[in-house]
Amino acid sequence: HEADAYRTDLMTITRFVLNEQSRNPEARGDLTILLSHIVLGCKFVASAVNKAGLAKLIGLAGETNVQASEEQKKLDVLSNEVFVKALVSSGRTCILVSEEDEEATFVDPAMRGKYCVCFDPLDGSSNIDCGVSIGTIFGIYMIKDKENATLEEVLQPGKNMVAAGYCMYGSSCTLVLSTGNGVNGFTLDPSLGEFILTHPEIKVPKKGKIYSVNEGNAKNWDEPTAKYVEKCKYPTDGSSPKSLRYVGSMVADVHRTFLYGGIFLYPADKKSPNGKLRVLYEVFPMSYLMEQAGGQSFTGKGRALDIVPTKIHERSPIFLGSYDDVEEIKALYAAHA
Ligand code: AHM
Ligand code: MG
Repeated sequence: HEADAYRTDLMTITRFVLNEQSRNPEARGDLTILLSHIVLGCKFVASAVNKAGLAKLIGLAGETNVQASEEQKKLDVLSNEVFVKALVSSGRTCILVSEEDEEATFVDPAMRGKYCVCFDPLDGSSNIDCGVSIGTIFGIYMIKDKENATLEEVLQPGKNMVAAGYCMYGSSCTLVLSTGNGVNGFTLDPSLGEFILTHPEIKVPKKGKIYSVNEGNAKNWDEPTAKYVEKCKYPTDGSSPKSLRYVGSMVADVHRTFLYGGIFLYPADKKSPNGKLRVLYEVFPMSYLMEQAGGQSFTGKGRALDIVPTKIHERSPIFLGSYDDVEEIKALYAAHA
């Protein structure tokens, strides 16, 4: 038994993805290259987020004082620019859909590759200025025909995604990824500048003790959602009440759900009949990861990954988390229908 002060066999995210892809005889390393460009974007944002409070003093991008005339770019705008440039320059993308951009970006034909990436470069905007966890979310589709690519390529059900992930900028910086073969988590070692495998084969607990929802919207909820939350607080089956945790950053709330179990809800309400969260870059990637980790994701009507989006910024209600907890809410909606 050796108690080494240093671990010497580091599984970096690039090494991990290369290993995974090499099991597929047809893989040519394109997904590995694409992911390494996404990882670069995440590292940039991680570093910018850490300095966000200092931005007025030193500027987000550099260590020196910015020119007085040069207006500071907001963190979400800056993050979007970094991701778009990293994705285009990977030479592996064809269509990009970002929460920050009204229209999809069609990559110049000379730089095109076979993947489409839908992403929210910096989610949880209300938490930026107070230093609470925020994140990046992404989902990846493979394209059929890169020469004649149309928007249809990204208006596909989430179950057709080939990979999805998120990066959480929290008390540590964690990147959680699935390429369709389970879910793995990597933590950024700031001294190495590398994401190291720290959470192999994440499985969401079958049942949890936490529910996560913005209860301020309760007066506008529909009956099944209201009943479910009531049951969390006043269980009728002799079990203990659940705890409430709500950060207000989807990435943080879902990350906790992966590790501790429970359920995250952003339901429909009378004011927002489709909820708040966006299908392509919030609902789909998180649902893909949740199913890969053994949990479920439900819209109030059906499986979230079965949605066929009709526009790129479409929204959907979402209930996702531990298998048994989502079963309960499904039963309430089924009884209500
Ligand atoms: P944003 O894209 O403006 O950051 O909004 C998305 C965020 C999610 O991260 C989070 O789950 C949700 O909005 C919280 O919304 P609310 O403040 O309505 O509870
Ligand atoms: Mg968002």
